[in-house]
Amino acid sequence: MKKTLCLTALVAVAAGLAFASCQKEDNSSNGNGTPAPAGAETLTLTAADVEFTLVRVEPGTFRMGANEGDDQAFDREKPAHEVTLTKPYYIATTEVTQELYAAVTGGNPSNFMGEAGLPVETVDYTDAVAFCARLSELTGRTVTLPTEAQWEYAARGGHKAPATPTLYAGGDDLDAVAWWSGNSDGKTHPVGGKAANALGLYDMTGNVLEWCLGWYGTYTADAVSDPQGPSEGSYRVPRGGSWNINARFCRLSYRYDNSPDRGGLNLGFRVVVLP
Ligand SMILES: [Ca+2]
Repeated sequence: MKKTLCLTALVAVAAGLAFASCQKEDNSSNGNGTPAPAGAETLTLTAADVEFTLVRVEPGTFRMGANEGDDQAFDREKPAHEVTLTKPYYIATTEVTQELYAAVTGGNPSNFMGEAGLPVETVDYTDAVAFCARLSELTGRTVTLPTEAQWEYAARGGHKAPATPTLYAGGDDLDAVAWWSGNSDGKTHPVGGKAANALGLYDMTGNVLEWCLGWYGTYTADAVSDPQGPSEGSYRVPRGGSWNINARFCRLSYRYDNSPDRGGLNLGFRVVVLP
């Protein structure tokens, strides 16, 4: 993972501050040395000396849940229903890395270590929410987890989604877009190592599961706007499959329900920043 120091951070460090942030909007890089998609509007933030990049997702309407004719789908993915997201948001191009997590929290709970750019894991829901709150302080922006609807819309490609929905984020070829149980060699891998989806997002499918904001609830057929999930519940919602999960459970519409305090070694997250 590329680390950079921006001028603001240098000045702030010189002033004796432990953390600083800066931000810029450009089309130049996703933070991993891979060019961002042409025309993508990106936002690059820095916390301490670790840079990360987000892509702007425009408002839109999509079909959330299991695709018609998906014979692999479970009841929890149905019924597919129309969801409208009325506000734009920025979503990180990658899962939160161990470098960023350590810079923000001072710790790293991960099971897998030793390579640059590995996603943080063994993070429970409370850890992820606390990270977002701290990152909000450091960057001066509103940083949150994505709602489940924001996650799925972005995974499908958002306002750049292909006309035909894909099985996984970025395509139907799981090996091309994801680290999953069939190719991971039993471990996580540096973020951004597989093909991005139409928005320029990496590892939305696979590598680590990603905690979403809100409680787990069953779907209804009603069209909804900006769904936040139930007002109360017992389980949170990790999405996207992971390095130790088989193909059926890596399908884009599949949803887990996990206790908020259960942070397994396949559980990480990515952040959303509000404009
Ligand atoms: Ca993932």
